[in-house]
Amino acid sequence: MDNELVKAIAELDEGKTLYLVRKRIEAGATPLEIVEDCRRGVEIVGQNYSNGTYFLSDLVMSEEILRKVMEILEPHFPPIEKSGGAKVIIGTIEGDIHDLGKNIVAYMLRSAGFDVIDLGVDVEPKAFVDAIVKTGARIVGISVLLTFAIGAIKKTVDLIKKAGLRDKVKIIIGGYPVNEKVLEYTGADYFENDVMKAVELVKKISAGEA
Ligand code: B12
Repeated sequence: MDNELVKAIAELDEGKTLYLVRKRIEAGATPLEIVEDCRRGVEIVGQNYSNGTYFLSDLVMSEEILRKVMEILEPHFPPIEKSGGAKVIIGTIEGDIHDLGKNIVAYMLRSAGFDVIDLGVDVEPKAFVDAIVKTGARIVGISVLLTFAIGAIKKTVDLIKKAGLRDKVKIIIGGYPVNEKVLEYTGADYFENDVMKAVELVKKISAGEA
């Protein structure tokens, strides 16, 4: 059934996608398992866009379907705990407006009790530095989906260094193009694309274990 959902999204079949999502929820699947299948489905949409089979309007369509999926899933996500945990700054890097993945990470961190300061999308490097100074947060999450926006992450890390804050914060990057090489290039501390692993990582960092 997994593949059926991946396929329905890849084919931008909204009706079938929403039907399968409801069916899987009823069958006891967790919202994150469903999100992961959706992510795999839109990855194919992205590939089809890259190879010219799909157009920008199809990317927009995939966003609309994902939003509707999220509306179905929302009541099934774990509830937001009363905050009181460590502060975590999160944002999508300058030049990039993709936010569906970032929003899921922010939500899951909140539901784990962290105090998430979401700077939104297209966040300029200086805004991350200003937020660290203003909030005293010691963990920063940066989301990136566009390859050409990776440079702005490096700029952000450099600016954090320049402000004398580098050894005070741990920087985690996440998003479609991140990998070991991107981590090395940007100078961030960690990369993670699995939401639950990201939450575990943040827990470890805030407990001084990472
Ligand atoms: C939906 C979509 C859009 C939507 C975005 C809607 C929105 N509000 O986010 C719209 C239609 C607006 C869009 C626009 C564009 N897009 Co677009 N888009 C996508 C698509 C199909 C899906 C992205 C998505 O939402 N995935 C689902 C979420 C749940 O997954 P995720 O984002 O990867 O997040 C997960 C993890 O990565 C991780 N994560 C994410 N962030 C973070 C942060 C932290 C701290 C951590 C720990 C983890 C983490 O956790 C998430 C949960 O699993 C991707 C294809 C793909 N392969 O990703 C292309 C894709 C990203 N887009 C692409 C492009 C080219 C564009 C445009 C430039 C197109 C254009 N010509 O205008 C514009 C860019 C606009 C801009 N300046 O940003 C390319 C990028 C190629 C590249 N190498 O740079 C892709 C890869 C498609 C492709 N293969 O060509 N897009």
